[in-house]
Amino acid sequence: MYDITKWQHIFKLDPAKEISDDDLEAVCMSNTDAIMIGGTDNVTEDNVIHLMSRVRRYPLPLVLEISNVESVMPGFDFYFVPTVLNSTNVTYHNGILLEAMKQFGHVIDFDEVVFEGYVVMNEESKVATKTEANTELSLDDIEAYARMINNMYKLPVMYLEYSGTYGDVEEVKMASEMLTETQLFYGGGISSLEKAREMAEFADTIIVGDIIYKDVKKALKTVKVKESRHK
Ligand code: 1GP
Repeated sequence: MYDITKWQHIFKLDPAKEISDDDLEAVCMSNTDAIMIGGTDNVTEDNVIHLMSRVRRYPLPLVLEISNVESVMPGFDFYFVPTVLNSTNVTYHNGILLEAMKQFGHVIDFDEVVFEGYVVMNEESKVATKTEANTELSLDDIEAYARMINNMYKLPVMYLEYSGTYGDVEEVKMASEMLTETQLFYGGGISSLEKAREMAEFADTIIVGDIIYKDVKKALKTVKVKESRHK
């Protein structure tokens, strides 16, 4: 079985966006550790199943990061479930989860489920707007969230989500210093190997999304981060 704790690099594909067969093949055969399917808007059963069946031709782990109950389906290796800890709306803490448990709790294989403690950092991002996240966070706040996730909620993953913008290394460093058990995911604005390396210095796993759709060649270069890790 796959060991998520060893994953250093993940490509995140948005089911609402178009990707050519050639680009998809390049991404899937790039030596990335996994493909994650997930997005904020317009994630539907139709576009998720379509993308899943295309990615399934390739021999690497496939994750669905759940954004709504309607687009959840069998056939993935893992289901990553975000809980947005700096959301001001309980819906995004455990409200959607409650509905999901009521509908599907009896059929869920919890060995396939990974609970992600999200901290949304980019005020301008769709995810920040949708989840009504309080993104005005100091380093002390990040330290506290990291402790909360690692020592109290004891979640397997903390996801520092800068979606669409490149983050602040000091913030990522702060989170990483607090985490002794929890795996740190970093996502946002990685568009070069240099940026990938800079964040991988502190994050266990980096997530690369948007650049796949803007410049796939640049996206592919970020996978080389796996060869140059210090940790
Ligand atoms: C988005 O964290 C991921 O959920 C990746 O961010 O799209 O900015 O690469 P980018």
